[in-house]
Amino acid sequence: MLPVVILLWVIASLVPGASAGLVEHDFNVTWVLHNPDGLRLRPVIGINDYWPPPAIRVAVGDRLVVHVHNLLGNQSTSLHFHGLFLENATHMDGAVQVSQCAIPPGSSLTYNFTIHQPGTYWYHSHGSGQYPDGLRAPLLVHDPDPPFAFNEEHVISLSDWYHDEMPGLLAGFISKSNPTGAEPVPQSVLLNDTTSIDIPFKNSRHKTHVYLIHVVNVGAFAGQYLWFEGHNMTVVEVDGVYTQPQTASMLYLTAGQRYSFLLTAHNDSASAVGNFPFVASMDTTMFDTVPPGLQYNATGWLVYDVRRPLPPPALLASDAFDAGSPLLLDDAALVPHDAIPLLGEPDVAVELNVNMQTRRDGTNYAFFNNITYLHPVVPTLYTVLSANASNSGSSNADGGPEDARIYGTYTQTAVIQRRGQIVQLVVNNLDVGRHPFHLHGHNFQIVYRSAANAGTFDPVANASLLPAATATPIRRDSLLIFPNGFAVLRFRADNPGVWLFHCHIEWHLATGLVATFVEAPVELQQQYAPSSGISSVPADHLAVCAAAGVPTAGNAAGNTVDFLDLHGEAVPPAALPEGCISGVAGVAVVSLYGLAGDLDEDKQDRSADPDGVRDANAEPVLPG
Ligand SMILES: *[C@@H]1O[C@H](CO)[C@@H](O)[C@H](O)[C@H]1NC(C)=O
Ligand SMILES: *[C@@H]1O[C@H](CO)[C@@H](O)[C@H](O)[C@H]1NC(C)=O
Ligand SMILES: *[C@@H]1O[C@H](CO)[C@@H](O)[C@H](O)[C@H]1NC(C)=O
Ligand SMILES: *[C@@H]1O[C@H](CO)[C@@H](O)[C@H](O)[C@H]1NC(C)=O
Ligand SMILES: *[C@@H]1O[C@H](CO)[C@@H](O)[C@H](O)[C@H]1NC(C)=O
Ligand SMILES: *[C@@H]1O[C@H](CO)[C@@H](O)[C@H](O)[C@H]1NC(C)=O
Ligand SMILES: *[C@@H]1O[C@H](CO)[C@@H](O)[C@H](O)[C@H]1NC(C)=O
Ligand SMILES: *[C@@H]1O[C@H](CO)[C@@H](O)[C@H](O)[C@H]1NC(C)=O
Ligand SMILES: *[C@@H]1O[C@H](CO)[C@@H](O)[C@H](O)[C@H]1NC(C)=O
Ligand SMILES: *[C@@H]1O[C@H](CO)[C@@H](O)[C@H](O)[C@H]1NC(C)=O
Ligand SMILES: *[C@@H]1O[C@H](CO)[C@@H](O)[C@H](O)[C@H]1NC(C)=O
Ligand SMILES: [Cu+2]
Repeated sequence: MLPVVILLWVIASLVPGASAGLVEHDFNVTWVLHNPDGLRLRPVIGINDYWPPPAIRVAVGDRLVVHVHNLLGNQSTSLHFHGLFLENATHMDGAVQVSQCAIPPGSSLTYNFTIHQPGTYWYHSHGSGQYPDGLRAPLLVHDPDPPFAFNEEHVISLSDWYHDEMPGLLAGFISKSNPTGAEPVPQSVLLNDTTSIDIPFKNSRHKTHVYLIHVVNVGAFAGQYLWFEGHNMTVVEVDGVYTQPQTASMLYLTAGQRYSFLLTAHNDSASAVGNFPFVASMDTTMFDTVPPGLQYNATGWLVYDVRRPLPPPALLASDAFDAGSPLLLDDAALVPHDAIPLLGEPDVAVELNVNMQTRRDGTNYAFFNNITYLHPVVPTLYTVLSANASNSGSSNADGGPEDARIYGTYTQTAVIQRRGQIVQLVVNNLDVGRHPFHLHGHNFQIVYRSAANAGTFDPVANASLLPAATATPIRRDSLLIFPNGFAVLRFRADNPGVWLFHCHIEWHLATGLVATFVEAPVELQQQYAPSSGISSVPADHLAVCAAAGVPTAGNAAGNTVDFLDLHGEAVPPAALPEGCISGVAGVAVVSLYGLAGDLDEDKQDRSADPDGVRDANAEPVLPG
């Protein structure tokens, strides 16, 4: 299988003007024993009895088909293609209980979509906190005509690594014995899923060799610093967006982020040059405790001459890692190569306030606007597609696909009514930790990102911050927000679908730091109508739901008759202690020039309804 795939890709990328290709993979998802850090042999989740899972390589315009066969025997799975927009194919986004059902053991599901974006992406499981057990790998989209020149390319993944399996770690994390919500600290840092790698570097006095390096943080938790001795990086891509070339000495990648950069080889003789270390270093400020002896640095080498020694890296002063360190690239200051200007005044404003709280039962959860996300009974996409649109567009859209209430009390759903609306998303991090947020289906402009401890963003009092922002803000799909700081983001709702916005720390995803965007739901219904010929939910997607016993129609509670009746939806564990959280607030969608005003009022009214916490002892359905 694999050689054919590579051949197709090579042919597609060598023949000028070749028509878009097909890249097809058969992925048996299987348990494999592996010992990536040399310290602990453990079961990991691999593909076709091999770990790490293969990097997927496609070219712009290709169709990617991945047949996933879940042979784990004891866990469900899914694949999310992080950073890909999946236009006309939101059902291929892989988020469990959002755009599909989990694939139960013994079942298969095919992902099948075309790719129009060049650059560096990755794929990973998107359910049950599973990917840190191994089901994650880079995905590279080859561009036959990139806006920079190079001679060779390499991909490197960075990752934190745990010796224990996620189900047990999650149970310990979300337990009353861990009331502060201290995240499990990884045992190791991996460089390309091992402890060290050599990258052979050529040099010649007659020709300059330029290397394009793609790097992806496929980790669960820790941000990673990356630097090379003796070579500056020239950043040319961030999360699939080409940048104006920007020199950098050190990068920081949160879980989920990617960069591509050029490294220019020295051109004196190899023996004169020697070899150069490079270091990936986990951001230990994210750890509640740093266990003695934790090896949080991994070193690799640019090897010009195999006969010469591999020198150890020089130690950097600890202030090298400070947020304002001159060594560290500020990603918000990058400029997109396409110079797309700042989007205009928003049509819709969404504000999400982040905090962490200990609940009455002693467990610690994460909240947007005082709500912790819980999976709906029906995947949100299927709620959109089964809601009655007859009344849509009127002020009386009750229970229709544009009515945010049908998506549930705990899915944190913001409905963007129409294609083309400009959304301004303000995220206030009220927590003392760093959080990397990721948006599915889009990238967003970083209109403004504050430093740590800047407080919250007040759209009126702080309005003057925005015009001061760059006229051509960088776009990316995953962004670090500093402790007690905020970010103002904008995107155009040009991709009807159901798209999550969540923290990419797997611990925080599992404890509810998740919101849902339902984008242009009426158009989405039309797109998926059998007569449209544009999109359809394939039979195998519905079959995995049947196999898993998950309904595929109805509101968030599975009610197919009255979409406003949410009895039976998943509800959180016991309410918070007195004084912590009173009324449930939820996501407030302020439609500035749009239609949604009525819905917001309804939502506020219902929020005060004590019914929302009636089944306080029901088992929560955790996302992740
Ligand atoms: C996947 O597993 C099936 C059943 O064991 C086997 O027949 C098939 O060859 C495997 N496919 C790959 C690509 O390894
Ligand atoms: C890193 O691992 C990927 C497989 O995921 C492999 O294709 C690549 O060659 C490795 N990179 C280096 C520099 O060894
Ligand atoms: C599933 O099986 C694997 C491999 O035997 C084992 O390591 C793992 O603990 C099991 N997981 C669950 C949730 O049962
Ligand atoms: C999505 O479908 C519409 C309608 O067929 C088509 O015009 C558009 O080009 C499609 N978008 C992509 C990215 O394929
Ligand atoms: C993938 O989708 C295309 C377009 O809908 C379809 O023609 C093709 O048969 C599909 N391939 C598989 C393997 O499902
Ligand atoms: C060798 O490198 C130097 C310094 O980067 C550069 O000025 C010079 O043009 C290079 N020579 C060749 C032949 O590439
Ligand atoms: C890297 O950039 C810094 C700052 O511009 C410069 O001082 C240094 O000489 C450069 N290093 C190399 C190896 O080019
Ligand atoms: C990791 O590297 C940093 C930067 O050089 C250094 O300050 C730190 O002491 C190193 N830590 C370990 C455990 O090697
Ligand atoms: C949808 O709503 C319209 C208007 O209220 C109603 O006439 C129609 O019967 C409903 N359709 C379904 C399938 O519930
Ligand atoms: C936002 O406005 C408030 C009130 O004027 C002010 O205290 C705060 O410093 C401003 N924030 C920033 C980041 O400028
Ligand atoms: C969320 O709870 C905090 C107290 O924990 C409260 O101050 C705040 O007003 C609540 N927010 C909303 C939007 O209800
Ligand atoms: Cu987080």
